[in-house]
Amino acid sequence: MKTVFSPLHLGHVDQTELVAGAIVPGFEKTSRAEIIRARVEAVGLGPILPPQVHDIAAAKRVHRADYIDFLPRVWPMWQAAGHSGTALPFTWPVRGLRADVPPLGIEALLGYYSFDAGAGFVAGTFDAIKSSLDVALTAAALVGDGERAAFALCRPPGHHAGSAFMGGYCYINNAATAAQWFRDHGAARVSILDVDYHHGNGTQEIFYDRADVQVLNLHGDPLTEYPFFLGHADETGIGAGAGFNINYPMPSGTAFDRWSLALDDACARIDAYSPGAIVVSLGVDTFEHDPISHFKLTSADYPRIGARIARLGRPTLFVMEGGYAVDEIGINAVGVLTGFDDA
Ligand code: FKS
Ligand code: ZN
Repeated sequence: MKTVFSPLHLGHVDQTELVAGAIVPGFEKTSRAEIIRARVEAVGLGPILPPQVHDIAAAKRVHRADYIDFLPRVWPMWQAAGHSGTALPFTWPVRGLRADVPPLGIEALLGYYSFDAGAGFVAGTFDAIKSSLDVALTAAALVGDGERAAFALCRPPGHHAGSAFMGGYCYINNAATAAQWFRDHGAARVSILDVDYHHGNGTQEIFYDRADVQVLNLHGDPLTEYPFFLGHADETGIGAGAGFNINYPMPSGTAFDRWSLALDDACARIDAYSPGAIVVSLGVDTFEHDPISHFKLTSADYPRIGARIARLGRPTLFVMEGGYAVDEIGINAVGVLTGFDDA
């Protein structure tokens, strides 16, 4: 399987986040992607290709144009306001406030376009966001050109980013943009299978009223797990999209025996939907030793995930999302891919 990777992710570095009332170094760090890339090389998964630069207009197929246009302006505006460090919001337009009038200043705009304080900007963040999008679209095009599968080694991740908001380490929804790319290049239907520990709230929001993109999410129960405010089992889609959003919330402590039953059910739903392409939002924060998550998958389980997805027998794009047990992130993420290739 071919991998697409860009070193421009390295510019998104030393950003901070808010955890338990303290500003701390971000869990979403550069070493994550570097270790996965090294593992791809070590096991000889296949060639590692640089991305082709795409028009950012592709992202506007799933995101609001004003949101995408805001992203390159964040760091210059933050600097012009006399700030340094990490650009982060502190006020959000929740219930009872106006979410329909964009404010003027950078602090307020960050809140307007965010759902949490988990998507900070430093000087190189926008170039990393754009490179991550380019990685996803380049890998999608490989699959579109006939590869059985491809691996988009995206960083930063994307599945929490919605049509007009960032959050949870995510800015542009790489998986959603790639799914739309498949739709725009001949696939009548696309399935997005999100196996990251955290519910892909952004992906769900983007496609919630659509029947042409089926979204399936396996994740920690939002009653106790981030992102808390979406991902319940009764969220099944709306309007034309009714029945095409499928959530599998699972409790803390879930191990592969139970998790794989949800995966089997999701795969049966994908089979019935008969998509022209599958986009896998690949997070490995389901790992038993992940520092911020609470499932109990082992390294031996990841190849079995890949093998199960391979049995679907459809063109498949893997898009990297989360995973914070950095020492094992390469073994686990690439384990899914070798499991797919070997099936
Ligand atoms: C630590 C709290 C951390 C934020 C979790 C974000 C998860 C991001 C992710 C992605 F795939 F997007 F990277 N809260 N105590 O893993 O879903
Ligand atoms: Zn996650």
